[in-house]
Amino acid sequence: MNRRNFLRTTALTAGAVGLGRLALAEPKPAKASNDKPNVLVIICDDAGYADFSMHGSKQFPTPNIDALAKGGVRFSNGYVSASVCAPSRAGLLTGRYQQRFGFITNLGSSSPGDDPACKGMRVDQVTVADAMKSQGYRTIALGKWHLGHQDEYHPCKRGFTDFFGFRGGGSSYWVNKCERDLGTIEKFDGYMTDQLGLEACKYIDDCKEKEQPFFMYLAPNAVHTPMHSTKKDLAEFKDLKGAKGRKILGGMTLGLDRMVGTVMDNLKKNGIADNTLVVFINDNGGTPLTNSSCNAPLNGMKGTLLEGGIRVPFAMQWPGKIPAGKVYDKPVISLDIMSTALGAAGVSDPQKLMNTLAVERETKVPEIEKSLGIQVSCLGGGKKNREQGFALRHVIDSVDLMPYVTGKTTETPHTALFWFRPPGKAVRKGDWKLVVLPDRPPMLFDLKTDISEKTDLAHENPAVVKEMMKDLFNWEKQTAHPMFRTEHYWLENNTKLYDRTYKLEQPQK
Ligand SMILES: [Ca+2]
Repeated sequence: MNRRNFLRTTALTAGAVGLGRLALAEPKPAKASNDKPNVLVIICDDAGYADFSMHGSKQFPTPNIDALAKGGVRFSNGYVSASVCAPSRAGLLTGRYQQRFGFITNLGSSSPGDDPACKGMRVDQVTVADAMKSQGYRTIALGKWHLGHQDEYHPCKRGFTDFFGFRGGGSSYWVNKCERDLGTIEKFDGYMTDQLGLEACKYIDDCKEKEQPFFMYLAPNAVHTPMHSTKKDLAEFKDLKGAKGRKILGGMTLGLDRMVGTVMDNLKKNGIADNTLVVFINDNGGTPLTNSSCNAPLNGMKGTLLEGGIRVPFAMQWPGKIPAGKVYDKPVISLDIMSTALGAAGVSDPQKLMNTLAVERETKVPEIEKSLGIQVSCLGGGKKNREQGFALRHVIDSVDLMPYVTGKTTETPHTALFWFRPPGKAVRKGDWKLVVLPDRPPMLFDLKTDISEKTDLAHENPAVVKEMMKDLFNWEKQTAHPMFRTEHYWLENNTKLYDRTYKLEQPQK
């Protein structure tokens, strides 16, 4: 039985068990414990794969992010589950391929037939924040949300005890205001990236004082457009060769790195750096067309399923637990953050916990949907359908990475990874990567010899193509009806992105 089928079978069984529990007991939050490790997830936005000194950037020094990676493990084949912002975040926060709950693309403007009230992370879904909260954690989301505008999709209704940020997908860096918790607009002076770092420090100080373990999801909009840098940061790049946008990006990246340094220093100041698992990741590939980023040596960009759209900077530090200076080469994915965080919190069976929480969540769904004026969750049906439906709605794809990065196991975390966002689909299995687009035959790349995906080997390997098409179909069968669609403009635009030429070498200083 392969891992996917195993997971599915386990989930079906666990789902049945979970349903049985409904009549017995509600899950009780575990008692908070002072020695539980904190978990800090830093997710930046639209950064280029090449634009970090840990990936060889000669133009942009990122010493604080590099130090985070050097203090633990850097994933050389680290992926996100989507090539654009919102679905990537939906996957990370639920530990499941977001297509399993119909979150296939960004929350764009409405097309005829769309219901704006459906635009968000489907309300039956349980998040990593829900799960960490159930283990006695204080849970904090900072910065960009992008998982629904309406109150029912708000972070404070999706497992986070605290929020400071903005609901949408982008923000000016000089907007000087954010939403505090649900509905309070708070003003501040200064640059968004720095402000989010300060807020993170305040929360860390407060948790330390109250002796609360925390799960923090720190999501700066840096380095997404608009291109806003502080003047001081921009001045550092005045002699940089290239377009003005590249200089501003340098300033924005410096701001991002400073924020990471500020937060890491604060953990040290509070004496909790050794008791904090820190993850750094970027939500999707860089977008040279808008923020002048560079994904070299990866081909493609944000919006494509070439490596430049989905392979991202990804590092994890936990002093004393993860050996420092390690590079882990097997494919891992942002979905794994959830089980890794839960494992750190002492949860040995994340699926079981998620099932228990899902049973509780589903009792609230009819009321939440009523308040949104929608009915999208299929909670009815006969016993068998109910159990299968439950498993499909709540199976997780997340793997605790700790045994892999510590060498406790030498197995492969995932036999295959999948992507789907119209117009593209892709699967990676071993070194093979298959990319399927509607307007051309499937393309097959060998990532071991061709990281830049320049040579299509599909014609020479029909059996591999056939097998991977089948894998893709078997995976697709488990996905749900989309909650919203990709607009025609993006279908057209994103298909054209595959035919562009991208810079495949690091820009020189
Ligand atoms: Ca993004």
